[in-house]
Amino acid sequence: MAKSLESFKAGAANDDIVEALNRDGGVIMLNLAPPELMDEVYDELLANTSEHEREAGGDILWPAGNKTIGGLAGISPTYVERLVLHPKMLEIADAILKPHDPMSPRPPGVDVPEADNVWPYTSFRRMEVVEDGHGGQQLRAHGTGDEGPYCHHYNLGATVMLEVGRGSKNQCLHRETTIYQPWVAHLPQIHEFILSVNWAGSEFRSDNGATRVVPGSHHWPEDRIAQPNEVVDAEMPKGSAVVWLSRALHGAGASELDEGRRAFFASYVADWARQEENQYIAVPPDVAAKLSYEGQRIIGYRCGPSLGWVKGRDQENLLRDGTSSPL
Ligand SMILES: O=C(O)CCC(=O)C(=O)O
Ligand SMILES: [Fe+2]
Repeated sequence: MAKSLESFKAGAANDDIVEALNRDGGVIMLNLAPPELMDEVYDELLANTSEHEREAGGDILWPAGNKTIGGLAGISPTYVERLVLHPKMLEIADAILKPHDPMSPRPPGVDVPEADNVWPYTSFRRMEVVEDGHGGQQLRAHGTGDEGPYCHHYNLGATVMLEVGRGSKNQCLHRETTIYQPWVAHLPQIHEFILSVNWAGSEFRSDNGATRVVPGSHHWPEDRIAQPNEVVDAEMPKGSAVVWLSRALHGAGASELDEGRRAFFASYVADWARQEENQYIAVPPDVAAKLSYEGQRIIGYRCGPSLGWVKGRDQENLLRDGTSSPL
C-alpha cells in the first residue's frame, strides 16, 4: 500500500506520470505554478464575490466550517488562463482522456490561435451509412478501442474553491464518477472520462485539510469501504497540484488549526458527458468573450461534429459565426 502519492516535478515525463496515475489513481505535481499566482487567483475570487457567495457548506460533500466558491471560470480569468490551461495539466488530461482533438501541444509559437489557424479538424462521426438493400439507408455507430479516442474533446467540468476551516469534518470520501453512475450502464468498465485536479492555493498538510486520496481504489469494487490506514494525505507546497482519476476515492481533509488549506479545484470531462457545473451560466458569452480563444473552448464554447452544435456558428469556437456546425 502506497504511503503517499508519487510526486513529480514539472519537467517529468508524461509516460511516468500516466503510469503512476494508472497504478495509484493519483499523483502530486510539485510547484507547477508560482505561489504568487495562487494569491492572484484568490484575490480575483474575493474581488468578484460577496460574503454571501462564500458561505460555508453544510452537507457531507461540503462540510460545515468550510468556505466554498463556485463558478471560478466566470470570476477569475487567471484561474482559467494559468491553472485550467496550464500546459502540463493539458498534457496529462490529453494522455488520460485521449481526445480526438488534443489540447496540447499548442502549435509552436501560437499561444492564442486565430480562427483560421487552429488545429485541423477531421471527421469524428464514427458512424457509417449502411444500405438496407431496398433503397433505404441506416446509420451504424462504431465504438473506439483502448487506444482511443475516448471523446472528441474535453471541457471544464466543475470548478470550486474550497477553503477548509477549523472544526470542519473530513469531506465524505467519494468518486467523481458517482454522479453519472446511476445512468451509465457498465460505468466501472468504460474508458476514463473525467480527470480531477486540485491546485494548492496554500500549503497542503495533514493537519490543515490536505486532500485525502485512497491509492489503488480506482480498481476496487464499488462496495469496498476504505479503512483509515488506506488513506493518504496529499501534502504539497503552495502552487503544486494533486491530480486524480475519477474512480479514485478522495475527499478534502479537516483542519486542526485556525487556518485551513485553500484549494482551487477543476475537473476535465469528456464532451459526451454533461459538465457537472453549468459553465454557460457560470461563464455567460459576454464574460467568456474576454477570455483567450483556448479559454473559451475549454469552458465548452465549442462542439464536435455531432454534440453541442449551434446552427450558424463555428464549431471550433461557438462564440464565432461560421458555417461549420451541422445542419
Ligand atoms: O478539496 C478537496 O480536497 C477535494 C474536493 C473534491 O473532491 C471535489 O470537489 O470533488
Ligand atoms: Fe471530488
